[in-house]
Amino acid sequence: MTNPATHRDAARHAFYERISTQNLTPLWLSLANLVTPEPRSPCQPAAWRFADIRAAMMEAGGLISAKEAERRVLVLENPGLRGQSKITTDLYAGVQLVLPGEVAPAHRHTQSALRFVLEGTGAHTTVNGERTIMHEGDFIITPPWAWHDHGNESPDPVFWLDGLDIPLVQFLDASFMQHHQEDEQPLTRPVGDAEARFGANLLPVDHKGKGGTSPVFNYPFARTREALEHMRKASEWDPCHGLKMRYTNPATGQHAMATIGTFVQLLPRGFVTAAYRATDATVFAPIEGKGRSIIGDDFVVEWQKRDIFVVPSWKHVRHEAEDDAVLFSFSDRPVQEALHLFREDRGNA
Ligand code: GTQ
Repeated sequence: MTNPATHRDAARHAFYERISTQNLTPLWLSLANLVTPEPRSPCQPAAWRFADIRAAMMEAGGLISAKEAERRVLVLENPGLRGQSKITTDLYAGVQLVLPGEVAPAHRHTQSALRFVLEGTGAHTTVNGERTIMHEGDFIITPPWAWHDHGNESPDPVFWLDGLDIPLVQFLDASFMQHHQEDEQPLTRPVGDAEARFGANLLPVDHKGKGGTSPVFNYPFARTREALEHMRKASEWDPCHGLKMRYTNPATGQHAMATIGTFVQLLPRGFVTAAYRATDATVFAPIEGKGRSIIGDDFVVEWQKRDIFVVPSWKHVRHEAEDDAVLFSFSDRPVQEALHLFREDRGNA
């Protein structure tokens, strides 16, 4: 006599095998992994020291030119997502190097890109016919489907952090890209045109804010830093964030980019933040000062200027600033807000 339970299991197993040939599968075996009580991500806390990335990039600089590579970038792969060019589940990050005299040739794609300048002054990127000069700490946007090429006429190498929505666009199967016929696109506007037109609390009288991407494509660090310095005098510190601002599209007040939220925060020397968690996995890039962040229960990052680290969805993070510190960060928050999925937990703070 076979045990009734064994008989039942065998019948179920045979059923699963049979329906599998029809591309059918039972939900009851996977429901608990699909619909979880809280976010459960393969994305892990992770950190990279700029000194290590820089050394590897200089080696890459001797192995391949920006022109041959098209983009000479080392991708920051989340250790829980290896082989997928992802720093979080839906965002990509890399560090790009342009050596003196090089050009990274013009192309365009439906993915949105941000550049956060880590080291070097005087390189440039051209976006839709307008060139902007890159300085350390500048946040620069390449909107979707905008022609862009990068160059470096300065005597020093330039390094920046690239943040793109590559995995999100891949998930949506919405990738298109084209190469320009010239390495460098023609310049059709003077340097500084977008900042004058859209970045001076003015808008062209008939400008329609269509949403999407900010018409300001360079948010210079000098202005950002000055704003933070002014605000600290009022000393309204958020227990979870210190003094944290978001970059905005001046025509709409919304996030500067449609798919990527971008932020900058000041943590004064000695400030310790209260534990905070949110559903938007976030990439942090300190640009001034040093300190440490504790992610989840026990992942401790000792960071300084130009290092990069990741806080996964719904993992607690606490920051401690040893010196006055400025942190740039980015996440998929605009997407989650648009879909009414964004949640945060400030503890009691
Ligand atoms: O500079 O256009 O890191 O197209 C990845 C893809 C940078 C760029 C990246 C890109 C670029």
